[in-house]
Amino acid sequence: MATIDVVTIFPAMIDAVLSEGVIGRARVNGVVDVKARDLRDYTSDKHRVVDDSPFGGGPGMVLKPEPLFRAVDEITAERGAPDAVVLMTPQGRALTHAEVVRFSRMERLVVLCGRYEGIDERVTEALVTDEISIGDFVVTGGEIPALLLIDAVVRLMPGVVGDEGSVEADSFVQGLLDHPHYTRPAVFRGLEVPGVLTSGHHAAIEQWRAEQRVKRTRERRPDLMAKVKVKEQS
Ligand code: JFH
Repeated sequence: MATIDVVTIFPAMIDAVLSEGVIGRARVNGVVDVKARDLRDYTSDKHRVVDDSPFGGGPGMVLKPEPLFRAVDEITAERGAPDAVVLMTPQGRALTHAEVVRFSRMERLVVLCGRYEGIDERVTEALVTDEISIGDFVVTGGEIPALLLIDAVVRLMPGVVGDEGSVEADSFVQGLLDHPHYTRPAVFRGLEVPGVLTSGHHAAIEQWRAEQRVKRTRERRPDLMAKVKVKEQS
C-alpha cells in the first residue's frame, strides 16, 4: 500500500478532509495509508514549542528545524526512506497534472506543511526533494495546499476513480476544458436544456460537446488552447 505522511501543527485539518468522499473510501479500501503527524509530538521541551523568531530580524515566526528533522527521521524509521519529501510553499514550482501523475506513482510520500512565515531553510536544504506551490496567491499555511496535492494524487492511484469518473477524460489530460452538463428536468423555471442533448442523436451530441469544449477553452483559457491540437480547427 502507498503511504502519505503529513507533518503539520493542525493534524485534525488533514484527517477531517481526507476522511470524506472518494479519498476517504480509497483509505478504507486500503489503496493508501495517509497519516497526519502532529509536529508538536516531535518537540523535546515541556511547552512543545515549534516556532521561533527569524535570525536577522523581521516580522513573524519561523518553524524550528529540530521537530521537522525528528519527524522525518521517525517517518523514515517506520516506513523506510521516502520517494519524495514535498514542501508546500509559495516559493515552489507550480503544481501541474504531470507532477500529480509523478507523485501518484510513488510508494512513500512525505508532505511538510509550514505555518507563520515559513520553515528554517536548513530543513529545505537537507530533507526536501520538491518545493511545490498551488498557485500565485498566498494562503495562511501549507495544510490546504497539502490537502489539494494529496486529493489530486490519490485520485490517480489505481482503483480510486472508476469508469464513471474516467481519469483519461480529465481536462488537463485532454488539454481542453469540459463541456457543459445538464440533467432533468428538461425545462427548469423556464430555463431549457439545449435541444441537441434531448434529441437522441449521439453523433450530433458528441459534435456539440466537442465544439463547446473548444469554445470554452478559447474564451476562458487561451493559454491552454495554444498548447492543444484541435481536430479540424480552421
Ligand atoms: C504558507 C505565508 C506569507 C510571505 C512573498 C510571498 C509569501 C508564508 C506556510 C502556497 C501557495 C502557500 C503557502 C504554503 C505554506 C505556507 C503563509 C504567508 C508569506 C512573501 C509566507 C506559511 C503559504 N501556493 N500559496 N500559499 N504560509 N510572502
